Amino acid sequence: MHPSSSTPSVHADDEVSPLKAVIVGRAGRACFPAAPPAMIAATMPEAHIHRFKPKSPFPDNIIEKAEAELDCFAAILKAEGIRVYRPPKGIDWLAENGYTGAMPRDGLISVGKTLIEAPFAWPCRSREIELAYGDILKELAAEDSHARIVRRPEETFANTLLDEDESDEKGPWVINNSRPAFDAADFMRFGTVILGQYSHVTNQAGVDYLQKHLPEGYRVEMLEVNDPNAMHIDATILPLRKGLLVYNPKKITEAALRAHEVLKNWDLRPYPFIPQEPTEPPLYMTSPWLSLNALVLDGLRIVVEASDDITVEWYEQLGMTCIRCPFKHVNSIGGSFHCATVDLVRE
Ligand code: ABU
Repeated sequence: MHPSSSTPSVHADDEVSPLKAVIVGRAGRACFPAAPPAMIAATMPEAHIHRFKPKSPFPDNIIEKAEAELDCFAAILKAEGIRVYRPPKGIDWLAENGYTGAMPRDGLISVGKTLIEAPFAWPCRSREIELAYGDILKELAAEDSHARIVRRPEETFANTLLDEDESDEKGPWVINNSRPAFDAADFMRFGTVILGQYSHVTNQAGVDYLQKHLPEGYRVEMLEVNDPNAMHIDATILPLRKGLLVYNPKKITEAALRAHEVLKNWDLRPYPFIPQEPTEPPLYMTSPWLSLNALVLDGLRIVVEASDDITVEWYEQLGMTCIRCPFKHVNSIGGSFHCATVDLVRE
């Protein structure tokens, strides 16, 4: 089914308006990404750091189950009347020395009618968008002449980013500012304001690059986040609907959020539980705060991990209807529902 010529292929201004079109990732032959050791040490769970070597695939049974969970998630979204785009099956990330196609949120951000490809900091991710999403990006451009697709420039592939400065002046991040770098998952949309964080994968040049490619009238504002391991904002804040946002009180304060005019009058709720680390399957690449990495369908409904009873109960107390979907094996390879999607059109 193709949208009519009057239907946009890209048009999203926030995280909560009714979702009409979305990309859902596929794992493919997913591997532990072989980023430089200093980067892995700064961002990945200590217990699993030794696994992040070149040519180190995730266990087959985890990939198989993650793929089935992603298919189930896509089917749920389709049944809700949402148009779902998927990358090709079976991409061999082992042969590509890459990671996976399961986490498109890291590499793409839609702002208004513009879809921007992130200049990834990690060299092992440099072909991820081209290989998994290149055809979808062409399809989106062909479907809607108003869609503006901003591909990342070739020269950013060079790995000039590791900060080997030994002086006391060294900043908090593993990367320097020698070329633009950001992961799109370090940003969230709140109308014409995009809130973001600096991290081990997002530098000032990356923020400037993003700002330069935003549609006119949109601007980036940076949050003050307390997270020495920062990489992605989407387990730190979660807007549930306009005016209501959940946050991780271990990483950000209410005052830091309220300092931004766009959130000044919002109801800001700290997530009230300490998430437990699952034993099986292991969380190889994330903290256990993935309950905040949910996908809001329309400010009333939200997709949540099927077994996460405590979060379901709390989100329902906050007025949401939760749609449960099994996702533990996707969690294991690096993220949850927000990570595994790119919302293309929100009404
Ligand atoms: N991209 C998901 C980030 C999860 C975490 O904070 O560990």
